[in-house]
Amino acid sequence: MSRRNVSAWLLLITTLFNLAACGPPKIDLKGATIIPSEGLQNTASAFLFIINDGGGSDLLTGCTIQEFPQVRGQLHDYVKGKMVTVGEIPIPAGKTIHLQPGDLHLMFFGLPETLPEEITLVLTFAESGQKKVRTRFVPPVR
Ligand SMILES: [Cu+2]
Repeated sequence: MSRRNVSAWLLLITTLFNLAACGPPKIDLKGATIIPSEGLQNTASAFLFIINDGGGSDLLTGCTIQEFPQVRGQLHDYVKGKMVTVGEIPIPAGKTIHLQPGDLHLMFFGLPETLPEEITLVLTFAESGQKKVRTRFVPPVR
């Protein structure tokens, strides 16, 4: 095999390897719940599993509620027991991120007084765009 052929083969193999290892993210949303905050009016926290079955990583960059576009959605985390707002949440390739109480979660401000039984959460990802999931309001845990 000539040196030129060897480099052509190496390039082909490298390209195939990169395609198999990378590729786009594949985002799925499961098990979503939304819980009105106790003591904080018109506010609720949302929790869910964000599953990335794809070969590429993604970033959660925002959240809204389809039925209430005026509601402000934020991404929250806990640092040393204190709640903080974060600009984005990394969703690595092949990983599931669990948004749960006391950990990463979504928070919504300015909800109407009367809430429907179900709403649609709209999550925005840097790579995958908007993904929607239906969720029910759950009374706060006492
Ligand atoms: Cu919060």
